[in-house]
Amino acid sequence: MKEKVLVTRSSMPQLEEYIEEISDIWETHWLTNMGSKHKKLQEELREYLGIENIELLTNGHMALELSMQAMNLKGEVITTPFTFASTTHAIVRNGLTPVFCDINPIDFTIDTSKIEALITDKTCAIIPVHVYGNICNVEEIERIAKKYGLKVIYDAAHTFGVRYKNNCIGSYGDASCFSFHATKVFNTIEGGAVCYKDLDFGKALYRLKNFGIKDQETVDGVGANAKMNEFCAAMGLCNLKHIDEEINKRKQVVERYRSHLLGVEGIQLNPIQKDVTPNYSYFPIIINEKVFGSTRNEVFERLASEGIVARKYFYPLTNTFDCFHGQFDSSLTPIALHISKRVLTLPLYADLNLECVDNICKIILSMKNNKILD
Ligand code: T4K
Repeated sequence: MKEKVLVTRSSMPQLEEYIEEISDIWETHWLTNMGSKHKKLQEELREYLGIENIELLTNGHMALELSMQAMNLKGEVITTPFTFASTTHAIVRNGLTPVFCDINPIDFTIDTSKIEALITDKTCAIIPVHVYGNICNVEEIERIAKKYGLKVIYDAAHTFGVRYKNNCIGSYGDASCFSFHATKVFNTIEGGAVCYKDLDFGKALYRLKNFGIKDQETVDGVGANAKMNEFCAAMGLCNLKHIDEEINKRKQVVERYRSHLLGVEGIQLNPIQKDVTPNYSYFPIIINEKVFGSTRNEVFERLASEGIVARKYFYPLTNTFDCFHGQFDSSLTPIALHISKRVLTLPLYADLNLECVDNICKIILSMKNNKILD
C-alpha cells in the first residue's frame, strides 16, 4: 500500500545526534526542573531569535494560559475565532470572556479596523493570533493597546523564526507565546516559550510554571507545573542546529506549490507579507467553489482518496465549538466563518518530496471546473 502523505511530519535530528545530546543525562540523573539542557536551550534561543527574555514551558498552550495568569487579567479579552482550540480555551480557562473580532480576508489575522468598536470598560487585553505564521498588524495593535491601556499577548504558536523589519516577532506586544510542538517548524517534541519585555512578568511566569514556589520554604502563588524537561530541551538543542536548513527546505516546497497554484481562478493563496521574513509553517489555500467549480470538502475528500491527508485548519471556528453551548454568535465574525468553510491546509514539511507536491497540485487542478455552481 502507498504510504499516506500527512499534513505535516515532525522534523527530527539524526538518532546518533540525539543520543549524543542526551547521553550525559545518564551520568547526572537530572531529568527535569530547569536542568542544564533547559538553560542551554534558553540561551541558544535567546541568541538565535535575537531576543532578551524568553521562558521555556511544556507547550504552547501553557505559554498562553500562564501568560494571561501572570498578568492577572480580569474581564474581557479581544481575540479571533480563526485559530486552534488552544487560544480560546486558554482565555476561558483563565475565567476571562473572549470577545471575538473578525479577521481580514487577506492574511486571516485580526482585522484591526474592527477592534476599537469591541472595546468596553471590561476589556483588559487583546490576544491576536499570527495565524499560519502570517503576522498581525503589530503597529496598529500597539497603537490601540496604548490608547486604551490594554495588554497584548500574541499567540505566536506558528511564528518561530519569523521576523518583521528584521526584529524577532516575539519582540512585539507584552508577551508572545510560541509552540514547539512536534508539528511545528521548530519542535522540542512538546514545548513552548514566552518572549516578553517586563522582568516582573518574567518572574511571575517562572513561578507559575513551577507551582508558585519562590524558594524551598516560600510558596507565594497558586502555580501549575509547566516545566520543559531535559529530553525535550535536548531535542530542541539538536533541532536548532538544523533550523535554517529546515526552513529553507520548507521554502522550496512552498515555492513549488506556488508555481502550480498561483493565479488559478478560485484558489486564494497565503500572502507574501511586506517586510516579513517568513518561516513557511503552513500552506493554506482558500477554495472559492463558485469560481473553482469544486468545494473545499470535495477537494479534501478527493485528496484523501489518493492517500493525501490535508487538514481543515481552522474549521470549525472556536466560537462555534459545542463546549460553548451557543454562547457566541459566529455570524458576528462573517469573514472568519467564510474562510473557515473554504480553507484547506496542504501537506508541508521540510522533507516533503517535490514530485509529491506536483502530484497534489495535479489532483487539485483536475478538480477545477468539475461543475458550475450557481
Ligand atoms: N495556538 C495555536 C494557534 C496553535 O495552532 C496551537 C497548536 C497552540 C496554540 C497550542 O500549542 P501546543 O500546546 O500544541 O504546543 C496539531 C498540534 O497538536 C497543535 O500543536 C497545533 N497547534 C495544531 C494546529 O495542530 P492536531 O490535533 O491537528 O494534531 P494531529 O495529532 O492530528 O497531528 C497533525 C499531523 O502532524 C499528523 O497527521 C502527522 C503529524 N505529526 C503529528 C504528531 C503528533 C507528526 O509528524 N508527529 C507527531 O508527533 O493538532
